[in-house]
Amino acid sequence: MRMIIPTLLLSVSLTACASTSQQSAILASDAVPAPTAVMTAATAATSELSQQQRFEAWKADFTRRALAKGYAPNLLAATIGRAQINERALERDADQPEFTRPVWSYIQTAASPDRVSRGKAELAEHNAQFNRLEATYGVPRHVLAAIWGLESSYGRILGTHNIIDSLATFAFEGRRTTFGETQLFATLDLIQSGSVRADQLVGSWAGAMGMTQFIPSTFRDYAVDFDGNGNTDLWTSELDALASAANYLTRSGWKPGVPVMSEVVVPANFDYSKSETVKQSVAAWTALGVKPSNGMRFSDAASQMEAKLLVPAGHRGPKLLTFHNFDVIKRYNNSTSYVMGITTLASALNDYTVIRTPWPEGDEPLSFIDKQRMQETLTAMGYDTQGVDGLIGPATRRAIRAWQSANGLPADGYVERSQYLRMITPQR
Ligand SMILES: [Ca+2]
Repeated sequence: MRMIIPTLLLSVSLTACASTSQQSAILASDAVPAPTAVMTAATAATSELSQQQRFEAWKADFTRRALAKGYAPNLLAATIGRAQINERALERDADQPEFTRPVWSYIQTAASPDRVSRGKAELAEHNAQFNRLEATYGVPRHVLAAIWGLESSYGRILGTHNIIDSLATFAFEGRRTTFGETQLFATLDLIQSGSVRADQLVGSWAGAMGMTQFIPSTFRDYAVDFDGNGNTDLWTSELDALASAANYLTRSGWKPGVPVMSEVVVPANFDYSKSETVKQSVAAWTALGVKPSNGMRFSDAASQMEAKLLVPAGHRGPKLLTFHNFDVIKRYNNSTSYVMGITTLASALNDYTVIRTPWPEGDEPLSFIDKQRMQETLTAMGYDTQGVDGLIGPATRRAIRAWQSANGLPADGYVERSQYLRMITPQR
């Protein structure tokens, strides 16, 4: 499972480091006049050494606390004792997204023709295993195959980072220390319980492992040894990996027979302020003029189900009713785009096109910087976005909808480029 990572805090701490070494350079040059190049090298060496020293001190402290919690000394020596700083994890963690990808681009990549054809081949090859998984967990094979395909390209891309190094790097310092420490303890639990071996612990720089990209706490709490060989192997056993994904969804409340999402059309002058915020029966949506986009009508069974309206690219783009199982997949990865990507791929694997309406691809999406400026502008106008982070969450969409309503625009929570320009232009 991927984590969406806000990046501002580490930038702040890096800035603080930089100014600290600058200060020491100035002090040193006061004391000993020396060529600038030599000073720079010396300063760099000093700060590298001190980072390493700080890391060793952190390892000693973590080990002390882990011993107090009852973890075995030889386990800690073989894991934490050998941990090294993962420079790549530090760099990637500090990356600022320069542009954000439009939702349609993400979904098109998720359900690319290549991923669909590979997925169909995997479904055919593992037909018997998928039968067993559906019978045991009640999660459709196409959903499981889509997770497998999106998380790791059906097991082809698993990551090459030592998980203990990555997590120790996060736990050591920066803005993810709590995450790093929690996940390190989960990793120690995994090894100590015997469900995995330390040499198997390879994954993404961010700490996710195997064909399902589970972080260690999810691995510990939800992964299963479905093929029964005594090892919970999410790296090379398709059966263990797919069963673990199914188990995670089932334990998160997956309901067999409930859809994930369904495309709809809405009448002109529809009140979009109900999108995202209101959860009600499909019958109640029908009473407001919401209909299936394929021209049919909702069945009696569907009419009784609860749904929310999702308008991911505004009133000019596709509209979706999202059901209970949409929120269950969101527990896997807390991203609306991710769930739409999974559902689009799962449907394509089943020869069904879930979203038929074209996306408003001509509308240039807002960049990360644009989104920050939009949040600043909305906040200044009295629409509280609860911070300026360049990420569009529920609070920001609520502020957008209020601004749209006040300006006679459809309150769909999606800011088109033209609306953005209007928003940031000072009113006379
Ligand atoms: Ca196994």
